[in-house]
Amino acid sequence: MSASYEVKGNVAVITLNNPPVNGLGHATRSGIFDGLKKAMADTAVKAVVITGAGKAFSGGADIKEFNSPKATAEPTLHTVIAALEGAEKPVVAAVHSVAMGGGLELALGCHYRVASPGAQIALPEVKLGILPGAGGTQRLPRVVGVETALNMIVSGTPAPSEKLAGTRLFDQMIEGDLMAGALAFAAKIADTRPLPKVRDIKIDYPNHEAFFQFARNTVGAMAKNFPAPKKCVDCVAASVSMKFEDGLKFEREAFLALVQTSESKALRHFFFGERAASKIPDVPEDTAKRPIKSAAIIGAGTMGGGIAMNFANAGIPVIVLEMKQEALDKGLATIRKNYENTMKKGKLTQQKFDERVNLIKGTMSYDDIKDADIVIEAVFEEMGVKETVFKKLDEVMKPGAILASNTSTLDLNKIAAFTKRPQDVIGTHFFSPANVMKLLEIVRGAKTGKDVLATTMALSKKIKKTGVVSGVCDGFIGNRMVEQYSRQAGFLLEEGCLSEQVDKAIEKIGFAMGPFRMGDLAGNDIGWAIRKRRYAERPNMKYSKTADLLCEMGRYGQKTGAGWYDYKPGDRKPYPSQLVNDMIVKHSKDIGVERRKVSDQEIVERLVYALVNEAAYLLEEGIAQKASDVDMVYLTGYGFPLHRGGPMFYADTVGLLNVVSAMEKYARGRHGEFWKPAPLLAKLAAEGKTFN
Ligand code: T1G
Repeated sequence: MSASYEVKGNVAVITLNNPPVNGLGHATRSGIFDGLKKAMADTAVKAVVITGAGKAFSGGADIKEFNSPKATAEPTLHTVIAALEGAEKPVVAAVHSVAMGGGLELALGCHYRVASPGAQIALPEVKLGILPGAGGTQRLPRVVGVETALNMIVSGTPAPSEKLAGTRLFDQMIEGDLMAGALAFAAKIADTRPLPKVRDIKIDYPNHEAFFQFARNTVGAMAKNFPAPKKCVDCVAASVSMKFEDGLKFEREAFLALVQTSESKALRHFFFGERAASKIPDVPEDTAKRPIKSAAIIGAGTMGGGIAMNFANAGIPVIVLEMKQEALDKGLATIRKNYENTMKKGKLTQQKFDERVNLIKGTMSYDDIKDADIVIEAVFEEMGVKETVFKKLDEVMKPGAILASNTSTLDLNKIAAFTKRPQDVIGTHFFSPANVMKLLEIVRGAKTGKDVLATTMALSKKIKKTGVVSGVCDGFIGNRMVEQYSRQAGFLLEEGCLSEQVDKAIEKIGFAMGPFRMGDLAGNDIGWAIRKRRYAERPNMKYSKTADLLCEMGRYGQKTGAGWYDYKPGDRKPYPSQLVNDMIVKHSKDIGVERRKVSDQEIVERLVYALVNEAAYLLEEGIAQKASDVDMVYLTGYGFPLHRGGPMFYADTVGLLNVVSAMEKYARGRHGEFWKPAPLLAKLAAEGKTFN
């Protein structure tokens, strides 16, 4: 049973025990319910304390049970909470560490609540595309007030228990031994009657219609792709305008509607996918990790500076090495400027600013970095430069230091071979801006040690990145897929689209930015350099020449004031360019392609299925470990819309058979050879299966 029962004196103690976070799965709910029945039947018991073992009071309902019969099997969470609230003996919740979602709702059903300071208190359901479904939207406003409750429920952000100490949520804060404090509290109130119930607290909130209308407008603007936040507002509004039971019913209906939505399924996929990405099949969780107490970065450019900030933000001292004083000074000044801008926005205190700036030092001497636990090179993307750097690192770095490369496409095994310690070499591919983008592709070389892999994965969590392991291939996971995405974008231009139509079509399904706006932002010359390499390496890989023609016109993007779009000085807004559109139309004529009307659906299918098909090859080749890893790469590094769950989740939602039949249609068009479904995709489709 995932809840234990014991009697201490004349107080029954029910302890949730369902590691790791005391999720309120069916077995745990049954344990609580049975324990309560025992306590009520035992005449020696005068009060009940309920608490959680381990590192949480409770992290809420067991999300893994959702959309399964267990989720609605009695005793449901509603039934358990009603039993707690209806008990004829006082029930005290002893809250510590984490009380979230259904865990907090359970505590709200108790007559009293005591808590340790520092506990994370939250109703984070909105982050899963749902809302508190066991009375949280009706009870929380009654104990912390409407506005605080609304903010907590719509944001899902945890508040520390001590911040809510002055409210009716907690009857007492307990320093030190929580259980001893809770038992003493229970003894004190054992005979107090009537038993206080949160549901009986009246809410008086004059002029609430105007307040909630304002809240709906604000939330609606923020969360246009997600239905849950607005429903949260409606439910909190119901706590004010409806009788308690009616409000509970309203909330239940809203919850049941949301839990079935594709947006919620996508968010739950993201929740588990992020965590699954940190598990490496052949690297046990208890693999010994090397301590990372200091870092060094080679290169103080945009990437090197951004990478250094990640370490400083995590409290790890970091030394940035440059070859020229001017470049070093410029790099350190840029880092300082970035922190100043964050502070100006009120997102960084002066104290944190000082701490972080002081954790970043500069040097031009390799001797100063030799004792760092990890060194990450972020120098020019050319194998000769990498060779020079890694030979030097191999010479100077202490034994056991991790030697990492930020390369975005080069062969990590070749880089490792420049050293005598290939087992210490790994790829840490950050995404620009490195201090902002969450994705970190952790590139595993053929000889990378398992402890180095485990250490780097743990480090990715420490610096708040989503670490995803990739094998070694040109472009790893993300860039190899985006190359096919870009190829299709170019072909679409030749066949009848203009850049604005392509961008708008893919942005309509939620992409942050279409391929051409993205090119103008990142710099069209980056893709140009890669294609030039491709033309030599893979002469039979066809590309549209439009992107090359654009670069030959010097139109690299925002950095040159013109790219696929025109830009006005100081204005990042893209304006369609007649010059570029004429170039595209002329090019179609030059290559003898008759332009045609292309539907938005075709644009979206060709761009997204290009990602999916290439990913299927990556999975077959073992470059990517699992489909959810590919989704994490695209959700955290390439602006794929979160409410669509990532390319593989999106393909599953569309249905792989439908994906394959669309591809068969495109296989009959230009450059159709690409559209031959990867064997894994064809197999899964034929078997009616999914990637995830
Ligand atoms: N259900 C199932 N598994 C969960 C879980 C949950 N609620 N919370 C965490 N896990 C797993 C997680 O997948 C991971 O598994 C392990 O626990 C450790 O998690 C009716 C319906 C609690 C702050 O949204 O925010 O209640 O990878 O790595 O960093 O209104 O987990 O080890 O196999 O995150 O210490 C609402 C979600 C549910 C809280 C702990 N509750 N969890 O953080 O550990 S819906 C939530 C978290 C609900 C009611 C509704 C965090 C944490 P594995 P972890 P952590």
